[in-house]
Amino acid sequence: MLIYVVAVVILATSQHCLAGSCNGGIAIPWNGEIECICPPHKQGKYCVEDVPGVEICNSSWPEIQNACASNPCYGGECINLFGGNYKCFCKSGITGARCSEGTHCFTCQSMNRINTTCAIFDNAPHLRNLNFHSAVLKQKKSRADCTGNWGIQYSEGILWTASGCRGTFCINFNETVVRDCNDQLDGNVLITTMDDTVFQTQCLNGWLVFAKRFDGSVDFYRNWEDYKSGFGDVDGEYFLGFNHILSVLKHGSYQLRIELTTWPDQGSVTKYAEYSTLDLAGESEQFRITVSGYSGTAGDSMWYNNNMKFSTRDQDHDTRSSGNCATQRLGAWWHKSCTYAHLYGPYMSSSRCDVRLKCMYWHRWPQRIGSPDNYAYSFREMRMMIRRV
Ligand SMILES: [Ca+2]
Repeated sequence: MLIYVVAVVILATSQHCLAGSCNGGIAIPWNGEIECICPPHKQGKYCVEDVPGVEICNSSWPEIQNACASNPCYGGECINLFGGNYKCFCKSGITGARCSEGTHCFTCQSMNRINTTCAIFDNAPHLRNLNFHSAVLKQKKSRADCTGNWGIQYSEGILWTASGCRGTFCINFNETVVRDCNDQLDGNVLITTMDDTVFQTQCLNGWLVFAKRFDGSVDFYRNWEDYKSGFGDVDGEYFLGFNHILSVLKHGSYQLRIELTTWPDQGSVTKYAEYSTLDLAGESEQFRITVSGYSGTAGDSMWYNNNMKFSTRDQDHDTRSSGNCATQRLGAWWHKSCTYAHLYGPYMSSSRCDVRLKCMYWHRWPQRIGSPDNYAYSFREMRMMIRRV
């Protein structure tokens, strides 16, 4: 029997495989037909049946090709599998098919009164080519206050700490450069756009959230520069900034989704308005918005604002000759003369607008929920998001 196996192995390595005929196994011409040598986890004449309870295990199989030769596993251990495949066994705390996602922690300490720098990758050179997306101080080991008193220069592979700070620092990394949220389900991500703009934002079900309000903690009555560069915090309320939004939009065609949630007096329901195309012009055209292809449940309140430029309290680009809509309504927006949607208007602590038209309203909600009209109903939550199509 052993001799037979050895003979087959020699045959297998010396013959070219006939791909496809053995379901990943090795096909060998034999007595005018094809004999299949199945991988350890498959059986049957054409290797289509699973072998119960058997995992792929290289140690019982010849190395037809050395798939590990290219060192595909970063810091993990590579095992050759049948058929030119490999499997990575990752170090503790590292995951991913190529051990490319995880956390690398190291100690950096400044003993006396001088600042110090530490090499990030000294003990993990394989991580140099991965995408690092955040760094944290895991544990402080000295009385000196390290918090905020350290920084990282990733391109040079160093971390610096201020005098007296000793601590354990951790770097999170992965292999993928994230361009938008299309491949991300939920959570905060670091976006790196094709023009090398890097910023953090939040993803929700594959949508990139560029504006979010839910408690009024961030003031949205701001000037042009703030809307250009962004404000707030991705863990709270924020506006991502037109510069960031535009750098994402360069990646392709995007659709727009707006979600609105009522207060309990209207059942705390969430409805949405989607626009199948979104075009946002650059600053030279005052971030003019163009949308089309409405669908949804919240009503189309953007119809009136379509093709309008953005106005802020300090820049009037609306079509109203008498004054600035943004100051009259206390909110930046793509005002015409003025607007059916006002999601950057003043946040109310209840559904009732202190002053009609000066709150976070959406006029075309399918039911009348405000009194006397929907210009007097201020929503509890809103989100504005984009997704590549
Ligand atoms: Ca005006």
